[in-house]
Amino acid sequence: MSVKCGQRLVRTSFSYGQSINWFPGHMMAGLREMRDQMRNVDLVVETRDARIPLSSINKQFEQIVKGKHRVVVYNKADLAPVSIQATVQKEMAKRSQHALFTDTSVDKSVKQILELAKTLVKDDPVRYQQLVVMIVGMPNVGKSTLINALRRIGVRKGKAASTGAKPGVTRTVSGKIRVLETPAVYLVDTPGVMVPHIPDPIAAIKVALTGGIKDNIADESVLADYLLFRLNLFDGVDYCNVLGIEEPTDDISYLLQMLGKKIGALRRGGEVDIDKTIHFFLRTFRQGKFGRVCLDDLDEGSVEEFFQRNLEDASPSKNQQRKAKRAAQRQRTLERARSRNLD
Ligand SMILES: Nc1nc2c(ncn2[C@@H]2O[C@H](COP(=O)(O)OP(=O)(O)OP(=O)(O)O)[C@@H](O)[C@H]2O)c(=O)[nH]1
Ligand SMILES: [Mg+2]
Repeated sequence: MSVKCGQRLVRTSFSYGQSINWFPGHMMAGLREMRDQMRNVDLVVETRDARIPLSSINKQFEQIVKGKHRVVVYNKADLAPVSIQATVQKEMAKRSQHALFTDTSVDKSVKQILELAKTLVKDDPVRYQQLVVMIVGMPNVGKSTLINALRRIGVRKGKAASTGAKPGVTRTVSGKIRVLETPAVYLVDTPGVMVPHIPDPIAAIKVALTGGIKDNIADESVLADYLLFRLNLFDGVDYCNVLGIEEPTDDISYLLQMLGKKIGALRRGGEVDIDKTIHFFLRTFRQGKFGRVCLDDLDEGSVEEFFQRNLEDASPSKNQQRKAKRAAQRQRTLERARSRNLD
């Protein structure tokens, strides 16, 4: 189906039925270690991506954080519209979750976490001689960068956690990292953990688009097509101007041809290098060059439906566990085959 948008016809729906799964061994091990260490943790910072406030929820954490103080931090707030913040906070409050928005490059936003830690200690100084905070979340949402920012602000010290633009940088649970002297507050970094089996393929595309799934696990031409589909529907996003192309289109092959020529991504003989062009297109989005966007629908009905469908029962059923195990096995076989091909 398509609608007229100015002079153009654009798609109003996008269908994709294939599941995208990425659950390498270090995630399972990390999850186990987080569970083991939880008894020493006073506060859990559950970090999500502000561009996908729903799709970046991992229900596996529900089990782990039970009975702990928890704050939900929507990081990369600089990449999402400011207008979603009140809506998300209201929807999370309905579910008894306190939500903050952060941009790790803005001290004021990161300080909110330190303030929260200080309040916990102030309210119960006998119980909290020191505060241990564990940061958990999906891969690449900015957990380690957030720890470094807290440390920079709290104790004026340099980087203590490794960070990187690709998912899967942190692979084990860290030791305690000091981020405040008085009161003594320590942060524990953890590996990003994916949902073993994302039931909704479109949600998986969103996670991959925002950098949560290792490249080459998802079909990048599908990611590019979905991105174009969304860019055409966003009000006020002038992707032609950003990409330096002449006219909008809803045809990904046509866009890649135009873009490839524009950026000079050409093979010998002058043919457009499609892979290179796709990488450029995805990178442009991930760097926020198309402006602030939110890929999840946040009207009350959609949020309600999401929670009912995905989070009613936090513990995975036997069937889901079997599915996750099979998906992980398939993925491992695929990765082994891929690396053999690369050798
Ligand atoms: N735009 C923007 N980028 C951010 C922000 N915070 C972190 N990043 C970037 O996001 C990428 C991932 O950061 P990491 O801190 O390594 O993410 P992580 O959650 O620790 O990732 P894993 O260890 O793989 O789970 C890096 O390129 C950071 O520079 C933010 O607030 N805004
Ligand atoms: Mg990390």
